[in-house]
Order: sequence, then structure tokens, then C-alpha cells
Amino acid sequence: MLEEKYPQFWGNAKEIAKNIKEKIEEGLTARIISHFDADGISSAGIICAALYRLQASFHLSIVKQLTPEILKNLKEEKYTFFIFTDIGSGQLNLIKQHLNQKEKIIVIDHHPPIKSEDESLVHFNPHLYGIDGAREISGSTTTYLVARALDKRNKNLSNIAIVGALGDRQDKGNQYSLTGVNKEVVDEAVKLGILEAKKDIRLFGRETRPIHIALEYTTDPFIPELSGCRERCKYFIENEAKIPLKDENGKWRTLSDLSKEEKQQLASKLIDYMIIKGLSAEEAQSIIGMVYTFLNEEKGTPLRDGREFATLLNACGRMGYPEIGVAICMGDREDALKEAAQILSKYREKLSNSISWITQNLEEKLKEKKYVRYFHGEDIIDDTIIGTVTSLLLSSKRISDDKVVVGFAYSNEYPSMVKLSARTTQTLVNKGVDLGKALRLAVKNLGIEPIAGGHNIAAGGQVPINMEEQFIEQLDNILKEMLEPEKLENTKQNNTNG
Ligand SMILES: [Mn+2]
Repeated sequence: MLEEKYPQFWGNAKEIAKNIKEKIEEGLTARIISHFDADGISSAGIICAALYRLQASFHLSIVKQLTPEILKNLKEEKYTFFIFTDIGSGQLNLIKQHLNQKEKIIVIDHHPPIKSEDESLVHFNPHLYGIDGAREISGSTTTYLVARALDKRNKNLSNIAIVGALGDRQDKGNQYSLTGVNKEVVDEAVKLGILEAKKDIRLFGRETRPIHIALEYTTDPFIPELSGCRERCKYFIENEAKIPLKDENGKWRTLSDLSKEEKQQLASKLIDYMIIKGLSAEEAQSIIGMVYTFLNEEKGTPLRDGREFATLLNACGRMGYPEIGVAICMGDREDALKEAAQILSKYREKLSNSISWITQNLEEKLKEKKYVRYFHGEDIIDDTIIGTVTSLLLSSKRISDDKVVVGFAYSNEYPSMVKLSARTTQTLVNKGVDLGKALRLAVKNLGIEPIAGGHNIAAGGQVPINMEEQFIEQLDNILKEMLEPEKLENTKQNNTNG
């Protein structure tokens, strides 16, 4: 049980809940700020649903980054009660600097916190309790704990917490399972009868799409010459795996329609195929893993599968409609869901055009340093999807994965800035790479406003236009220190000796 496994952290959740209740009872409106990715949207949905249950009034904004401009605007709105979710732990001082007088500020976040000079801000963060916020708990799960401490009935939001954790790719346990605090929430949802967690083939769109299209859309793992290739997928399912695509009524079958034997047949054919295509046994096996099915969602909808739900929210955020995602998290299954389905298909189109562009122009666009490969999406790749494109490029095997990859893209919102996303592999993280730290250091070394950070395996930030090359120089040096500290020591010694 959550309370028993994490007594101190849970105790803190109860305190935060008390803080929120006090302010609500004073009749204050909660000014909520959350992050625009799937985890941030889930977090917003959870806190808004919890406040709605308390009949409290709230005003929500979803932001890409916490910038001085945004904070200045918030200050001018004259609210006195703020809740930040899935954002803020890396900007505690910036927040205090702008909202610094009699405001009550509560930051609920799982990103690695910076040291705060000011104790007056209420900060709820798993890292302060030795819990790994990169792997064991998402922003949504952190927010869920507060919601649950506010009212036990908020346990019905456990599925939304899981969506956020999947959206943040925290399924890093054995066979793509959630671990740590996230796992405790999984257990709660299972107990409540709204979740089923079991091992299965991890195709994308397992509930909603014909099998060959689900295979086409599967990019994790990236299957060479199947991911993104509909006709080949169709041929593979029919002729290699020998599984009928349609049922006796001529209706397309989904993965969830397949019998156990058919699934086993498909899994073993896929694994064989991937090994032939040069993937490691481990990579090939990764097609099997933990699947999270929401039993309270209608079959055939993108909300039934946890990862699909997360993708839907992600698309809403990236396409500029985060409020649609929040409405879905709060329970809207009518208009919001319809709109989200359209947003998702536009998002897919955009993503696939961007991927085609970069893979077709790879030779010209991809540049290389000792520890980094990087490319510029210019104004062809949107800054809102540059992170996803960078991730897909790294996992696609179109480029080798022994270096960090950085993607740049111009930003519509901040015309003088370039958005950047950095991605790496677990192997490099194990060797000492921490991208969140590396990006912060690189930006700091450039002497510019520090808008950069994130996790060890994935991070992002901004640099002014035309500082891309300088940034890469800095990053390459920092990665060298992270990957080869002993060499550096030796050089230092040699220098002093010589
Ligand atoms: Mn998050």
C-alpha cells in the first residue's frame, strides 16, 4: 500500500492537501499552471477534477515552458493562490522572483528540483524523499497523491495518473512495466476494477486499428521496413504470420480480437523478423511487454489503452489544443473526444511528414561531433514535435545510437529562439550521461537565460537563433566530461606535470 511504502512522502501529500483546502475554504480561486505534454495535461486533469469535486473555482493555463514573460503576466492577473503541476521544480527561484509577495504558491512536480533560497514556497517533489522522479513517479502520479489526500473518492483518477506516467515513458521496469510509486497506483486501479495490467504484444492502436495498421503505427520498438509501411505490414500479417486480417463478416480485426494462439504466432514471427533485420534479441523481445487496459473505457476507443490515451493527450498538447485533453481527463467523452480524434490524425500526418523530410535529407542535414549528432529542423519541423522526431530518429536505426542526438527547430512562439531536444539511450545514461544536467550546463556556459532541463535520457531547452553551433560545442565538451572523467583527470595531471 502506498501509505505504508512511502509514509513520509504520503504524509507530505496530506500536508499539501491541507494547504489547498485552507485556501479553498478562504474562497480563493486556484490559478493552475501545468506543462503541455501528456503528463502535464494528465496532472492538470487530476488537479482540476479534484478541485471541481470540492466545488472550488480554478483557472487553468497549460504552458510549454515557464518563462519570465509568463510569470510576469501571471503576476499582473492578481491571483493570490497558485498551483503548478508537472512544472516548476527547476524554476523555484524564477517563480519566487516574479510572484514574490503574499501569494500562496504550491509546486507539485517530479522534475529534479533546484535548491530554493526561499522556504515560503510549498514544494511537493518525490526527489526530496529519495524517490526517482525520472522513473518511479510522473507529474500526474505526484498530483494524484495530492488529489487522493484531498478526497479518497479521487481514487477514480488513478487511471489518469497512469496515463501521465506512460506519456512520460516511465514504463522502464521489467518488460515495460511501471515501477515505484506508479506501480502502487497501478495496484490501486486494478483493485478498483478499472485497470487490467498484463503482458501482451505492444502494438500501437491495439484496440482501435486493423492489425496491419497497428503494426504500421508501432515505432517502439521501431521495426525496420514495417514501421510506417502499411502495405508491407499487410503482407507480413497475412502471408508471414498467416493471420486473417478480417473476420467472417468482412470486418477488420484489431489485435485485441486475436486469439491467444494467433497472438503467440504473430509475436514469434515478429521477433524472428526483427532478429533477421539486425535487431538484438533484447530489442526484438521488447515487442512483448506490459499493456495497461482501462476497463472503464469503451472498447474500440483510443482511451481504452493507456499508451494510446497518452498519445492522444500528447497530440492535443502539441497541436495547440491542450484544453481538449484536460476535458477528456476530467471525464468528457462526447465533444472533446470527437475533437481529439481529429487532432490526433492531423498530428500523425504532421509527424510522418517531418520524419520523411529528415530521413530523406539525412546526409545533408545530420552533423556530427565526437559525442553528439545533431540536425536542424528549420521551419519544416515544428518546435512542438521536434522532441518526438528526435526520439523516432534515434530509435529508427537510421542513425547509429552510440551518441547523443540533438534536434533544433525554430519556434513560432519565441521568434528569436531555437527550440532544441536532446535524446539518448539507456546505455549512455548508464555510462554517465545526464542530458538534463548537460543541457543546463551548456546553456549556462553560453551565458544566456537558462531555459533548459529535463531528465537524464531526454531533455530540452532553447537557445537564441545562431547560437546552435556554440551550444553544440559546449554540449560536446560536457558530454566528454560525463563519459570520460578519468581521461580528463589524466590530462589535468599531465598538464601539471608538464
Ligand atoms: Mn512529467
